[in-house]
Amino acid sequence: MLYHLLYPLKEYFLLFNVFKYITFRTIYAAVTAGGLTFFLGPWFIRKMRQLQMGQVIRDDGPERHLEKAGTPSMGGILIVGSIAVSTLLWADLANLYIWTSLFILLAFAAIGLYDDLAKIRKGNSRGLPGKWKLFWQSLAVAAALAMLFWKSPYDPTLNLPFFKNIHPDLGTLYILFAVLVVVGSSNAVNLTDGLDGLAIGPFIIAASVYVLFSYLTGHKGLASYLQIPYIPGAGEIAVFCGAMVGAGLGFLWYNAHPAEIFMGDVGSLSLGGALGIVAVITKQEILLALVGGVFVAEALSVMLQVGYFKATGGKRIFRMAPLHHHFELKDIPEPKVIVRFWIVSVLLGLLAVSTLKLR
Ligand code: 57M
Repeated sequence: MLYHLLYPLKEYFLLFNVFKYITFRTIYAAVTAGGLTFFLGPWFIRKMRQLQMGQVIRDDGPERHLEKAGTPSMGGILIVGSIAVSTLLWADLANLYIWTSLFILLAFAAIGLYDDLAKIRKGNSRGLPGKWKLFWQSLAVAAALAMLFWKSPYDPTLNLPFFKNIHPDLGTLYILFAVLVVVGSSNAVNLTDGLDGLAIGPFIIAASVYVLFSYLTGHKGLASYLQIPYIPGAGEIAVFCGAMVGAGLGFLWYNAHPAEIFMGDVGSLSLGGALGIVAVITKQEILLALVGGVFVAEALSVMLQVGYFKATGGKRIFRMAPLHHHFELKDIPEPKVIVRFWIVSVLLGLLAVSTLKLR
């Protein structure tokens, strides 16, 4: 909005020319979203306490979690609200990619919110049944893809990190693949969100990497120099990613161990979905598996554990899945598990950035 209101004023004050630059608007989108979550955080936490929106804790998990009972949840409302307000302020609102990303963020937040409220209403950890969650998520992604590909044809080829000359062509199956990327990313972040700061840390790092990739993808000269796809208009997604980084940092202030608030499904589903749609828009879908390697590892640990458990009639690979429970049950202190997962995320993020040159 500020872009539309203030950039034309450059005719009178040259200073307003600065609103043209994606880099400038990305930084201020991050600062705005960070400021919003940071300053509204204490009020929001109080409000959630008053409304008794506290977390219901499962009694079959690691014992340490029982003392977290009653921690206010649904911090995702604050994160998503801050991202949306900041993006609306700083992005070019004539850009279709911005609206598609906001749509996925808000649609997935609505699904998560319904789930969170159902859990609180029922007083247990069973919210919206899994298959319904998947159905609504897939429907939202299908709508987003229709928005994206209504007028312009989609590119069914994939870009592989480290291999610049290999571009598998999925044909029409690409649509199914794109749905899988967004829904899979959403659920993987959700599975990771089980220790203080465990999901938001790697999320901030992944969103930062996509700030860079979306900026480069929208820049004709840099994209051709780096031999990545050039997608006109995709650079604006950097502003959205910047808002995600800022809101994530502001939330981490309160979610850092010992957490004063959890993000809830309203946060984890929407943030994961948003990362997924950004990966689809920038044509860096496979890169997401590398950038979000921690999320992938958590999701894989669940698949392996459940598969093995069923196949062997009750035997386990990990002490408990998702993976973070395994380390907790090995008596590694929670902050140590969290920080180690962050370290792995930073390294994976750097590896992802290195693919710009190593190809
Ligand atoms: C949600 N949610 C946390 C909080 C957060 C298929 C199955 C493996 C699914 C999995 C599952 O349900 N995972 C998704 C994980 C919960 O956090 C809430 O949920 C939101 C995110 N959706 O924002 O609102 C708890 O996590 C802790 N937490 C923190 N700090 C945070 O910042 O400490 C969360 C955020 C919170 C809090 O304690 O209450 C969760 O873990 O419930 N299921 C499981 O994870 C279960 N695993 C399992 O059953 N494994 C089996 C195999 C055979 C399937 C096995 O390995 O034996 C375990 N989950 C729990 N207890 N809690 C089982 C035991």
